Amino acid sequence: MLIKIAKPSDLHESDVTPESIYLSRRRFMGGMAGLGAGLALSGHAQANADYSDVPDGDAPAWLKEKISDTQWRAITPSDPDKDKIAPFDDASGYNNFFEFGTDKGDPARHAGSLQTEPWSVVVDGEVNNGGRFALEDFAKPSQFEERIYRLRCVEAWSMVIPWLGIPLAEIIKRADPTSKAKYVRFETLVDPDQMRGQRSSFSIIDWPYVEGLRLDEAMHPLTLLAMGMYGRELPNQNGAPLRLVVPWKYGFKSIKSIVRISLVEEEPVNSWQQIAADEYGFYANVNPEVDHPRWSQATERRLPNSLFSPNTIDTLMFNGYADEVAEMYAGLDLRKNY
Ligand SMILES: Nc1nc2c(c(=O)[nH]1)N[C@H]1C(S)=C(S)[C@@H](COP(=O)(O)O)O[C@H]1N2
Ligand SMILES: [Mo]
Repeated sequence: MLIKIAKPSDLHESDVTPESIYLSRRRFMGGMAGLGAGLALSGHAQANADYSDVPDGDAPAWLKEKISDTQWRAITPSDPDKDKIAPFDDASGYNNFFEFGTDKGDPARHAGSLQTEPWSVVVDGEVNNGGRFALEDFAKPSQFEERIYRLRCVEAWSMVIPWLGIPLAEIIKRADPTSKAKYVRFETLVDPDQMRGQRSSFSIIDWPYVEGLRLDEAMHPLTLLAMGMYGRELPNQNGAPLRLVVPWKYGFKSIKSIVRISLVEEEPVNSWQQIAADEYGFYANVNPEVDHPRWSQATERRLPNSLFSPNTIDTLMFNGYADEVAEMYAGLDLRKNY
């Protein structure tokens, strides 16, 4: 079957109407049938997106309401053989979230202690319209969208995850950046009482976990601020209540449990770069041609897998989103700017 890829950057608000594409978690497949002209989607992704066996969370009422009002706007690359949505148990059970430990099972085991309500986000730096915002007020003016993205970890494993959230661009526009704003810097919560990984004196990370994007990357329509996944709120281990998702970059760029978003003049130093600048760079674009100093990036293990069926697949340039994002890097030496 030939899969057409909808280019989110080609989509405009007017292409989609809430009526034609309205969907809710339980009605997802029904909702998909009403897509307007100009939008292509994979029948496969459609068949995949059934969350009926995903456990309900206990999201606050305002978030449940936003989620039930989600619009489908952009389903991105889908190869019927490879891009199956990971089972919820894998996406919420095999995680990197060093604030809760370094084992893949630690976040699921220990992130329950994170208090995600109330939550506020500081928007500051080179903006005319900054401040501290309750998450609810931060989210409310925007329409929730579902995005099914590949997540490719720098450690060479990957999953396909359906996120719910709002384009980061909307938040940045609302903040009204000054002409000096060139980058966006993000910080995760610091609270050793709630985050046991921050109590360890052996931790290699100098908290807070920090990430950054160039302003054009942050404004790109694929860049999402996620508040949910699998038709429900984010499990704590996946970065509740607010995390970044930048699908064409290695997973470490997709910072979790964000409390601060700053528009800045200088390129931020992100946490992994600070630990090992020769291994992890600022850009961290998925690139099968530029190996990590200690392993190849040409292939990846697509989860779920097993010892007997490792499910190794080729890694794609920009994680399969080259049509969308490659032009942002025209003229940039991707070998130097890894
Ligand atoms: N604050 C914070 N954000 C983080 C991390 C982390 O350790 N701390 N790990 C990153 C890495 S390495 C990956 S691969 C993704 C994993 O996201 P997931 O657990 O939702 O799949 O989160 C990223 N965001
Ligand atoms: Mo990662």
